[in-house]
Amino acid sequence: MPDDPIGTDIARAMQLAIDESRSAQPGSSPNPPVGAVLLAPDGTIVGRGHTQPPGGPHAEIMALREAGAAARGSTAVVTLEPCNHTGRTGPCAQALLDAGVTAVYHALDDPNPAAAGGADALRAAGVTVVGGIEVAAAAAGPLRGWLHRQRHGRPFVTAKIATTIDGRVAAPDGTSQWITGAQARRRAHRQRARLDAIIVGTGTVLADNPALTARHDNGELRSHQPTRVVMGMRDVPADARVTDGAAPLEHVRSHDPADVLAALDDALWVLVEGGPSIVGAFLAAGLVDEIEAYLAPVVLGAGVSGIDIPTVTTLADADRFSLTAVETLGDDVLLRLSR
Ligand code: AOF
Ligand code: ZN
Repeated sequence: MPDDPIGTDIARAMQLAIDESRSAQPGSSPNPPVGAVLLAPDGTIVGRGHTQPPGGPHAEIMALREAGAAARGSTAVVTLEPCNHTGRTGPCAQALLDAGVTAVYHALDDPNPAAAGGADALRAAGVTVVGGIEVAAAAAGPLRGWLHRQRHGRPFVTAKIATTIDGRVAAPDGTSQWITGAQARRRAHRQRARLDAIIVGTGTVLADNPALTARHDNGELRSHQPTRVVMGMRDVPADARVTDGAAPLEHVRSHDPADVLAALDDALWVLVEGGPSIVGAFLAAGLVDEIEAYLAPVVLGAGVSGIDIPTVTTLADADRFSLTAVETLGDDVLLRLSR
């Protein structure tokens, strides 16, 4: 709205708050990765902050610390309604009030009944409070997994497959590296550093011996590693790369995707990486929220298909998703599909 400089400033500041919150993911888990920005009356940014690991300060407190005395008379722009409870930390609503913040704009209301009520408390104390700012962007951003867990009691689940144009992940002799190119792999490693957990079957560990770590191009480990979760009844060999200690390892002796998700009670966002029967089991159980399908310009013509659901017999059994985005990664394309 060009004729509404305040509204435009607030919307822009909310985008900055969402960007800021990316640094909290996934370190804040199981708490929401929140971002906060403090604006001086002239619109300049005097503080930014994001949620610290559990037990550490919330986003607003980090922004207030950065602003110091400049917090007085400032406007707070936060991706989630400031909390009103003393949990592991004190109430952010009170901290904003004590610091002299005069207006609070937030995106989402806090759906956690234990922490909600900050907006009302601030209003009662005379602070201008407006919710619902850039709600769609905030809900689709780093808060997505936490909001999903609040509503559904389990993490947001992304299933990833990387296939040839005939939908295959391995040739008949089992060779599978590499189907997609360097850019697709780089994106996958960046994504791993944002995940709480990455799930594979014992079959994948035995056949491919993957490391499942998040690495930079030069092979160095990224600063965050997702928990490596191996599901299935067979033992994980003592010399498997997933046992190297570079990231936590959890072996869930079950074939039931629900058991695996129940074991990950702190996770907000998990990736199911294979193989075909594991991805198929999550799909058949209705436990996939999003598919990321990398498609390489490669024809195999024979071999293992990326997803296996043995119970499907007719087209009416097909699981239909809707296309949310298409990304080009070198010669590969990435289809992002949601429920
Ligand atoms: C905020 N700002 O940055 C976050 C909030 O255990 P605690 O005390 O850390 O509280 C966690 C709850 O607080 C969490 O479930 C959610 O409702 C809210 N998170 N609130 O004002 C933040 N991370
Ligand atoms: Zn708080």
